[in-house]
Amino acid sequence: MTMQQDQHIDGLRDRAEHDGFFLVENLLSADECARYAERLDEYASGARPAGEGISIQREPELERAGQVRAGGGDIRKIDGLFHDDLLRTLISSEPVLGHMHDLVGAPAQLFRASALMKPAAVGSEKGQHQDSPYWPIAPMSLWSCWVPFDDATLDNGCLTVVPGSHHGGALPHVRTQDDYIVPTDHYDPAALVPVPMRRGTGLFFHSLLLHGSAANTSGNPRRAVTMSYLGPRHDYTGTPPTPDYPVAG
Ligand SMILES: O=C(O)CCC(=O)C(=O)O
Repeated sequence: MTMQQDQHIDGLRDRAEHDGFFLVENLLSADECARYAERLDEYASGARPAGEGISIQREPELERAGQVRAGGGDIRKIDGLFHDDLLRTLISSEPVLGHMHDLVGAPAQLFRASALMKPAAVGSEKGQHQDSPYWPIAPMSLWSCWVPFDDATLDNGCLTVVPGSHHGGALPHVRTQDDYIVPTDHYDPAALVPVPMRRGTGLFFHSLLLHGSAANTSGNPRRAVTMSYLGPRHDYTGTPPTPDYPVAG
């Protein structure tokens, strides 16, 4: 490793500790983004059947209204991406795992890998939340890598974060009709920072970082994946039996 690379890694570590997130530009090439996005579209449109372990969620409001959009334009989320051969190469790729080993230790186990499709015009808001309060894993210090396959913009629902919020521990969450969020009396909405990103950029973030995303009001989809990892110092705290989290690499 060169001295420049060393300093770069040290800089990321400082940001991880201080802000609870950092960005890695060009984590994926434009070609890789296109190939992964195409695979997600195949599932969303039904062209590729979702095999065992993969599940697909429609936009809740459209679901309630009984509305269907052609070509998968009504799909909100695709879970279980470790069961897809192509997406598994991303989940286990060196650019992602190299950082994860630094952040959670090795071997890194995959907690979840999901696509957040945020379809054009109807992609719904994801309210401000922390991930750990959703998850039966202690300590609350998993890390995720979120990568958009389309440029993520203010119009199509880029992520918003509260830098440093991971230092404050778990905040109270409440259930809404379709979400599980932190009410605004537990954080300052003025502290929310939007994070527009070019496609293929990786946003690595701590599982106590307060984050969310606005609705997609643009005419194009904002397709992204989120991959979350636990390390050897983490334990399952849910109802037995302990799930078999795959070793990512
Ligand atoms: O993709 C989004 O809009 C939300 C992502 C998110 O909340 C997550 O990755 O934990």
